[in-house]
Amino acid sequence: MKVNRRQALSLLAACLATPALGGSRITLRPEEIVTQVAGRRLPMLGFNGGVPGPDIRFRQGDTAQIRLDNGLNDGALVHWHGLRVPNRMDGVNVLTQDVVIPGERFDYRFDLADAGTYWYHSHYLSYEQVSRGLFGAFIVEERDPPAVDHDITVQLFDLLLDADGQYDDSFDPARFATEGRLGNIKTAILSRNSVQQGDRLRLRIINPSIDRIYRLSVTGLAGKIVALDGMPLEVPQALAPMALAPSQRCDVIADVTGPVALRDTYDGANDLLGHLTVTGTRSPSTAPIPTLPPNRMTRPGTPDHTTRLVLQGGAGAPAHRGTGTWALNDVSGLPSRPLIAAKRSQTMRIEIENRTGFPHVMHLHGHHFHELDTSGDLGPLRDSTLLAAGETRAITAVLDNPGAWMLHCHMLSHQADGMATWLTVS
Ligand SMILES: [Cu+2]
Repeated sequence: MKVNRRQALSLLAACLATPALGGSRITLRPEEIVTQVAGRRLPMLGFNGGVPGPDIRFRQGDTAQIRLDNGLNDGALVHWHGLRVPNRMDGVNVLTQDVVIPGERFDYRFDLADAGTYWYHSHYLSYEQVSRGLFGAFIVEERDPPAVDHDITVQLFDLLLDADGQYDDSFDPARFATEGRLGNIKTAILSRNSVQQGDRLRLRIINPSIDRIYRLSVTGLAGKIVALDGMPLEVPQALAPMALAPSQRCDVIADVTGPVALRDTYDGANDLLGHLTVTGTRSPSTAPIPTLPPNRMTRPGTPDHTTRLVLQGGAGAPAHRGTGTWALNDVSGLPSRPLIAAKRSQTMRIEIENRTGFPHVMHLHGHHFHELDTSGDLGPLRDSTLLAAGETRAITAVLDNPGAWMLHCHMLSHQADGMATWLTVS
């Protein structure tokens, strides 16, 4: 385990329920637990006793060896979101592996070619298991990481509680037809809770909520957004309010200028999610905010495969031919044939059209893709792209990772009720 002094101090200060994990071998054990979430003790599901599960930290170039030891009374699978792993390590029922039954184990092993902010979560009955707490941060540090005083994970999570203040386990299917299961409690779970004025921070912000989009507004920091969905931006962006749909991430490097507050301002809200207490002052760094080194990617050229993906269904939308509430190209759930069957290293371009009355966030496994802007220029690399109601966006990628890969809405209530397809690379 590679914990430097700065991180060791940060772990002590934050009194984490679940210490960070790293090193040559890790075990993740999902179990039924009772734990503190958003200031309440609740029966949840947790990896290694906590919600979220432990932060996992590796260095770029390491090989991750992670044993899933299923302590649930139900099936378990882990998906390594955003990491370009070999297909049989992707943790997807039907497409890549069998469900791990209670009491059984599965050993995941994959090389970490990309640095960045990723996360891990259940991919079995995920709308329920993730909402009950089966998720955590997965950090791959750069070989030569930028100098910061504190490297902090921030996980935006919401919880639906019933009238008695208990976890609402009704899973009302009516919610599947709209924006999904939105919690009535919102929180930001930080791996550290105090800093000094003048400190340089790296915030690794992750949205593991199953259906909720946040618009994160941060005060008390001056700096830049340096990565989206784990992938460094060629040109860091101004630190403005950021939309984070379920599964999306963003990395911020910034200096503390005052009390740090994280607020959700999505759709007219103005809700405090979390904060960092400022306990002292130090002289701030004079170094400019760095640009992170790029991960190795092949730039897409002229597409070999061009296709269209129409998002359909939900409340108020025209009928479709699928059997579920939601459909992609008139099919609900995985179709018998993949959307694209590509040869390795071919380029795909998918035009995604959202014909529904709700936003959706489409996630491709095993690859990152570029969003294309309206003039057709390559936008940032992402593994999940957010489409507003009625919006159309094209994405393009070189499909260089062999296997069968899911492409689905990461609003997990929508995925559970039809919004999933797949593609193959051979
Ligand atoms: Cu959706």
